[in-house]
Amino acid sequence: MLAEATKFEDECLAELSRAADPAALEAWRTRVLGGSGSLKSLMGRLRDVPKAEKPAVGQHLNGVKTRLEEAFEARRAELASRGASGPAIDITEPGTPPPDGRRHVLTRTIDEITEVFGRMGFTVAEGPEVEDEWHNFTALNIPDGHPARDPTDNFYMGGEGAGEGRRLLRTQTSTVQIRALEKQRPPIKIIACGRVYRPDTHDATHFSMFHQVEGLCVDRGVTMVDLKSTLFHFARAYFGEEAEVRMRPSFFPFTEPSAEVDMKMKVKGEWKWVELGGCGMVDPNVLKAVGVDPEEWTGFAFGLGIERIAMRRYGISDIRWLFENDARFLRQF
Ligand code: 2U9
Repeated sequence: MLAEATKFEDECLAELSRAADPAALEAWRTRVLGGSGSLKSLMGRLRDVPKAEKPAVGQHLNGVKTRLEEAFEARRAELASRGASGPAIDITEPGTPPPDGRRHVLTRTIDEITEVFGRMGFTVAEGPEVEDEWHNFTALNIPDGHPARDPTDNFYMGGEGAGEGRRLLRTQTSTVQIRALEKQRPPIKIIACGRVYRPDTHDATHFSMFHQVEGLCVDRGVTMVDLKSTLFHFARAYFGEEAEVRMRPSFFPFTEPSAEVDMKMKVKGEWKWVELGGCGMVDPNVLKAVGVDPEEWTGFAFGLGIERIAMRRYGISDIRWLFENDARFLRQF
């Protein structure tokens, strides 16, 4: 019985040293020291020991009980001193790597489009999103009193503004093209991408902020043929070898002639005509506004809606999903 008691004590102490957290420690205490624990049942067997050996065995079993209780207290204090609510944390272990990020589907679309026009010799121009009336309207042949200037159609800032008029959030990236023409004499071949703002009511196809890519090419002898072939090669490079370009007569104050631009692109596996924007030959008044002689220089310009392209290309049916920052939506692209 003495040997059995010693073996029992050694096994319990070994298990105790493996109890790495309060839950495991409490389970050990219940299993060994509890009212119906293993120590209790061992001590209950004292009744079977011969009378003459009872005092020695009883004393030994009491010693085992005392040592197990002391060892339990010591282990509990040790875990408490570690402040460990659970297993000790090895702070030298490498952290869990953050999930890989990715570009927003619109950013990727802009980058892809920019890359295609870059291969055709267009350089990227940038400009401010807060503009003045001169760059956003006057220089683009949109005279005072034109309905496009209506406060219900624009985000005007407070105050009267200086010579260039009131300040507002730009309604198109053409302002960037104007600024480039002010800085650089023709020939010029640039694209401007970025946010534009219009106080539209939000619905599945309208949002008060959206993205445009606009192109401008001003040189000697530029014609509509150059415009159509530029858009054609963009469509082929971006939408694939069966892409087509179609122009429908239209009107914009800053181009003459003007046209709506449709491109044949694959939508859900089928090639379909999709209206993507507008284009035309830069109106002579616009060239004059920036001091370029329209008798010497001609140019073409186009504007494409980025959300329109991305939504058609990826089958996104609600423009608002692009701006709600829901990772479950964005990580699909
Ligand atoms: C200069 C002169 C002319 C840019 C152009 C369009 C036609 C056009 C829309 C397409 C979809 C805006 O995002 S959209 O709603 N744009 O239809 N834009 S021609 O014409 C210019 C630009 C700069 C100096």
